[in-house]
Amino acid sequence: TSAMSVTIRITVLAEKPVCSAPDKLVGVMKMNMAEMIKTYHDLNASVSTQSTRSGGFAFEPDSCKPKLSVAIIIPFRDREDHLKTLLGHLHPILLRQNLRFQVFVVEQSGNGTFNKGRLMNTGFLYAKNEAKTHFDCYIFHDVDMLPEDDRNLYSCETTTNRVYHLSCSVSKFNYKPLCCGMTVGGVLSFSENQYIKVNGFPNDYWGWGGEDDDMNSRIKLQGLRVGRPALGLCRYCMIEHERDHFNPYTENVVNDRVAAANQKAKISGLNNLKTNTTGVTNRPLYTHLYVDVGTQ
Ligand code: UDH
Repeated sequence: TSAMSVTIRITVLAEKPVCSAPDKLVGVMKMNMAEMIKTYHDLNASVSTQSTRSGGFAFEPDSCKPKLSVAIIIPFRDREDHLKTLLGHLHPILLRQNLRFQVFVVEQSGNGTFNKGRLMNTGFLYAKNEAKTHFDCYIFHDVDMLPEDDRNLYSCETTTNRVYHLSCSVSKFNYKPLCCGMTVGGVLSFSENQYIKVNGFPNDYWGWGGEDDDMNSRIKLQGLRVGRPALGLCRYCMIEHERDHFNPYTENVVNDRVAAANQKAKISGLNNLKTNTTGVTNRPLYTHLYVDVGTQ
């Protein structure tokens, strides 16, 4: 008989310190989309060594415990390249910002007309009720919007009445300030209570346009205000693209509907959402929801 040697390994799980203000931000970034896609592929292949997974499928920096947890909700269909570009760019930024974060890509199934509002609401309810992490902030993020300055923090205000329009200066509009009663489209940040208070996005805008203007009215109706980062910080590069096949422009309908937004806020939104999430997959960099939004 040979002597049995038993090695007992004791792993000491050292408590990480609470994160302080981010000190590795770089400010204005180079916008090289080929690099972003390459970063996406690199991260996708090696993600477990890049950062620590905390409870569920959220990420956080290796060195400290974040003060804020953020859910990023991306409405999606048929924009693979945009998604890879955005994730390759955004993932390192969110780590540098010392956040705990989880990205939810909410994909509409089938070829029916796109309904962004229903996807946003479905993503919110999933992140709030089903994900393993508690989120302080919910950031609704078009897939084609690339932040140009990492000092534009992906956070929210949990104790004030201010929601944040993070994308207030966009390449498509020559970086003209998007301000004051204009759109809140692109990238918009809420605390959980704020999003519930506005009853989420409307469910009954099909095709392109309108849901963001309706959201703007909802925010005002609830006495919330729209905060915007300093103009230099909120610059976004919008990836150029043509209109999608199943997302037609619906301007005529929009004008009537915006006028009625105040009444509608109570009856169309989180409180009457009827969608069917037919698949949930945790992929290396994001959680994918496949959603039947119903028909028009
Ligand atoms: N989205 C998809 N797939 C679709 C439609 C929309 O993923 O088929 C999502 C995506 O997150 C996108 C967001 O919904 O960023 C908003 O839709 P959009 O990108 O079509 O809206 P945007 O204002 O573009 O960015 C307007 C069309 C510009 C056409 C210009 C033609 N020269």
